[in-house]
Amino acid sequence: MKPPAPPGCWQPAYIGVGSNLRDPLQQVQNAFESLSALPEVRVVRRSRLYRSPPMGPPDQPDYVNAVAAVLTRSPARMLLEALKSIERAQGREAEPVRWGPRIIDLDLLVYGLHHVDEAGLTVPHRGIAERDFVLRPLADVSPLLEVPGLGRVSTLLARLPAGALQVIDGAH
Ligand code: A4P
Ligand code: MG
Repeated sequence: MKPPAPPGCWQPAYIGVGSNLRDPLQQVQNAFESLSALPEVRVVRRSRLYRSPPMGPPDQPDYVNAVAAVLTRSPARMLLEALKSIERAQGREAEPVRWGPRIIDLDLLVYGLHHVDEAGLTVPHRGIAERDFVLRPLADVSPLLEVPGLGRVSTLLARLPAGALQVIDGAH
């Protein structure tokens, strides 16, 4: 594991955004706005927005998924806490079932070159390599990104079978 970045050092990071309740498109856009308002975060790029069939229990609505590329000078743990407070502000409550429907989910996908494996924080986020709803938007913002320990985003994406993702809005 790499030592934590020195305080105040700007790191590139990638944040996965997902929603399938209460106007998911709007929820994702609200989350992007809230990320932009964080003092220790600069949003550099937003992916296109995608509609994706649920991973997990099938009796739930399709998701809207996207990724934000940011620069941040928050340590990873503090960034995670900021993501959770955005989730709470948008009304997210604990889901009764694993991978059940949610108003908003913000995942810290990648934080610089760091590997973190602590209670409550794993970076890179688990499952990146198997999820088209993560890799496709990640490829919009940074196709050449090397996900620590996993490889290049474009290579990981090329390994996945064609899925049912649909683009619903352009990148910014
Ligand atoms: N946690 C650990 N590492 C991280 C990290 N890097 N980023 C901990 C964010 N959280 C991290 O997360 C559960 C715990 O993971 C937290 O306490 C946090 O400290 P959560 O957001 O409360 O719950 P979750 O999202 O349901 O957990 P889980 O199992 O991580 O689910 P995923 O992997 O986020 O998947 N289908 C589609 N199509 N699109 C989706 O976006 N998302 C999920 C949830 C299921 N099906 C989906 C989608
Ligand atoms: Mg999550």
